[in-house]
Amino acid sequence: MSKPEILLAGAYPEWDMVDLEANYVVHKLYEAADRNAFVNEVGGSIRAIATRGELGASPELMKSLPKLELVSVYGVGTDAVNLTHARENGIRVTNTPDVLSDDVADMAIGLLLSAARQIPRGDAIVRSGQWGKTAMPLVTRVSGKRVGVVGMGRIGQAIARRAGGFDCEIRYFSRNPQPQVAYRYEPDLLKLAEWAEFLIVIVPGGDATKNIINAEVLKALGADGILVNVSRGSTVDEAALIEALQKRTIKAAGLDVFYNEPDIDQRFLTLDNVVLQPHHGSGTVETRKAMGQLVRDNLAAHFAGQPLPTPVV
Ligand code: 8YV
Repeated sequence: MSKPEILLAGAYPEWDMVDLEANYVVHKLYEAADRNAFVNEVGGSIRAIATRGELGASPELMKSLPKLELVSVYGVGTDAVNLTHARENGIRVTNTPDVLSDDVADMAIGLLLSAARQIPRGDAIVRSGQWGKTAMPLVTRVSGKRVGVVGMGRIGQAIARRAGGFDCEIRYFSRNPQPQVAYRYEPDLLKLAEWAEFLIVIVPGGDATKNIINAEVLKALGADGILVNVSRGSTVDEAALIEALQKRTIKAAGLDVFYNEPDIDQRFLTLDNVVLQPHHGSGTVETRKAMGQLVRDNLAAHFAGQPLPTPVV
């Protein structure tokens, strides 16, 4: 039997490629100099897209693949996949939930600690030989503080558990209260920001959450407040955030995600009160292996006519 043909929207680790290339004819969209020409050439035989959270699959791409049956996302976020188009056209969509929750939560806490304790600044002082010459400023304690978690899904819960380990008080905002968690629900995001000393954002991206962290929310967080974003760049009004950081109307931020990755707003690079990461919340060997396995399991189940392990649509 001939191998099904799949389109790879972005690079996968080598360990996934070995398996993918053994089982499928893999067309690498990200290596094409002219992507439209490439899709015109191979699109007619593509039955699945393997993509990544931040890359997704646009309606234009899906429309140009007449035999498309499945979009398998290497990531939990499906905001970059047009789910309406998928539903209307009988295209299945899968993601990689659960396996990455702990790592993304670890990154959120890491960014909070880095921003509050100014770990990168301390590192720079030691490396540059300035220890003993330049005073390391006194920084902000994390333990025991008030943490507002924006989004109480699986990753939000993992973040809250960790913050609880630092004896922090936790309240959360989300679309609906989550009866399975003991933390206090705050239906008003502005009130949560006013109350919180640290605000950690982990809502899904997409139209419903676009810029929910706006100038007003940042003002409510206040001059001693720290913002951490491990969700999507789209959830934070970046212009408002940069202004708040420049004018120090919030104290600091820790960011793993941005509007325009990887070509982020260059003003971030000039600020000493923000810690930046290259969208690497799930980027551990352990988790990426589990994510790759799930992508491959979903593809294999689909082509074997079996139920999909982690369907979204
Ligand atoms: C990944 C993500 O960094 O899970 C998501 O939605 O964005 C991340 O886990 C990404 O999908 C890997 O490219």
